[in-house]
Amino acid sequence: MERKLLLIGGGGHCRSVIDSILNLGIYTDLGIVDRENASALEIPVVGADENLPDLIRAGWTEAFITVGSVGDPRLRRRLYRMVTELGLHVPAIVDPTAVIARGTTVQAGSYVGKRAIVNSNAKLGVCTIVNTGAIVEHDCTIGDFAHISPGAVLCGQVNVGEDAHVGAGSVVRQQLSIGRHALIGMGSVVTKNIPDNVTAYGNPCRVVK
Ligand code: JB3
Repeated sequence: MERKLLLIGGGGHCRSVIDSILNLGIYTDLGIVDRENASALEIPVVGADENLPDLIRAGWTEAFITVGSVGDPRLRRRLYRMVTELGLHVPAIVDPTAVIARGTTVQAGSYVGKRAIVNSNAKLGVCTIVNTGAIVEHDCTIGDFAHISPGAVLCGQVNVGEDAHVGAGSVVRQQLSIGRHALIGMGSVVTKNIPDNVTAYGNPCRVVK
């Protein structure tokens, strides 16, 4: 069966996602949507955002947001709203090397990268990123548009608020909360709850602004 997927944004994050999608082998056609000539891994640019209505008329039915985010998910949010309002179906993409345990939920637009682990009963919201090698332990909840960066570890029952960013290699102790829009710098060791809208980093992780 023909399945055609548009990739919205053709930069570094897109290259990671393309590799996962090619390994999954479920799409017959891939096309990048970008204002730049950002073809990647031999996937062509088929148009810019303003060409989406024409692309839909030409038979493209699904889209995935492949712009990443490091602390500011506003572009991902805007692009996700744009494609859903146009009626495109947004799948979740889980790399075939990732481990997704029983009882988890992975909502539309989320990406789970290579060798990432999402353990029992964890919940990933809309358009989250669980990047390469990250571990989301049992009963964690990841809010919409939050990003768990490569190699970060969330111990059990951690709640991550929407739009939050947990930097690469950080570790978050079990049963803690990371607030909405919070930015946790890479390599942090989080031992206390982190409020909304703050930047925090270090070992132990402290709020810096
Ligand atoms: O840390 C890791 C492992 N990955 C990072 C990822 C999460 O975020 C990566 O290292 C980057 O820091 C970042 O990746 P991203 O978002 O792909 O950034 P960049 O490589 O700069 O590419 C962004 C692409 O999005 C560029 O090709 C832009 O032209 C395109 N773009 C920007 N605005 C847009 C728009 N594309 C569309 N369709 N619409 C836009 O409004």
